[in-house]
Amino acid sequence: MAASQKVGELSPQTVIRLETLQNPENEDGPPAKKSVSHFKVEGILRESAREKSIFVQGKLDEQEAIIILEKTPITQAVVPELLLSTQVLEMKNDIYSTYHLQPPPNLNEIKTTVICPATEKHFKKYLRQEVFLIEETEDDYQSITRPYIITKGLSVEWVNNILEKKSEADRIIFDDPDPQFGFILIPDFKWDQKQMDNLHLIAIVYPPDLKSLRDLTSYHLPLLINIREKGLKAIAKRYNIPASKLRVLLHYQPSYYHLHVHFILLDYDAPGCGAERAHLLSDVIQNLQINSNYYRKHTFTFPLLANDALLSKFKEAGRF
Ligand code: GTA
Repeated sequence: MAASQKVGELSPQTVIRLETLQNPENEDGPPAKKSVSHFKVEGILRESAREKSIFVQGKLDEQEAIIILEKTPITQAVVPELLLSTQVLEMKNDIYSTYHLQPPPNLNEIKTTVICPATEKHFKKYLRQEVFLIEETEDDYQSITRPYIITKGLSVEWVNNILEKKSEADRIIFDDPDPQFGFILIPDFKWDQKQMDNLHLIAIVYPPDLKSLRDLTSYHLPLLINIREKGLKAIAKRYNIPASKLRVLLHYQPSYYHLHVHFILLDYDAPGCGAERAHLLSDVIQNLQINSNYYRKHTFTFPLLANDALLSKFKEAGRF
């Protein structure tokens, strides 16, 4: 399927671009592309008028699937063309009036993310639900969290595909191939790269044994400093955005347990930037400089969704 195609069933004027589609039958090759027009809607996991997005559950060629549809931000560059669109006056009152613009397809794109085959964990992750704060001591990590993420964590096959250049190789912004201190900098799949307003990249580390912030000691300082320096430099060079406009952070808990660092535009209020989940890379570096075992010993506070299996493990252990 071409990168862009018309999908009549969803909206006659919508141009849909497939981001990523994992294909378990083709593990060595690049992800296969299937047509989203075959998607059968079964239910809505979540919708947000504020974020102008909807998370849809259904079947794609008989496989469980999730499709995320998101309206993309309007940039200054497209405003003149947008205002030439067909317009329908909705109402006029004194100095106030509202219109419906009907823009041409190129100005009416919907960013579409497909997860197929989607697992139970994906459905739980995207379903709107209550959130609770958990406190995780060093002992809790060893006895509850670590066993859970080793056996039940979300697959990081997509990460391996990036590191092995089997997927998204043409999207790599920067590659430092050092096996100990190296990383790949790549656009996050939530960012369509069409506008800078929601710039979001991730640095994925080459060392395979680092699951999260919990595993870091002062031994990893050269890796972290390398990511900060070279990552910021690469973003400044490619996008002309200085370090002072970027939020560089790690999540705890992350969704995917292969260490990665987020680079997010400061002005963009991205999900996961709150104090309960985000740890600035600069703070992480300083904490490790002061105390090599800081993150091994630290009691982390983080949010978990009501139906997250990890929350059940904390309940079973009498820790929640
Ligand atoms: N380049 O194949 C991929 C890929 N995958 C599978 C995930 N990512 C990928 N990037 C590339 N290729 O930012 C990205 C994710 C995420 C990062 C992992 O890797 O987009 P994390 O482990 O710290 O976990 O980061 P995080 O931030 O929780 O992950 P995620 O998946 O973004 O979930 C956070 C919440 O964001 C979700 O629960 C959801 O509610 C919300 N969200 C809002 N909009 C979207 C959207 N369009 N797509 C996904 N999630 C969204």
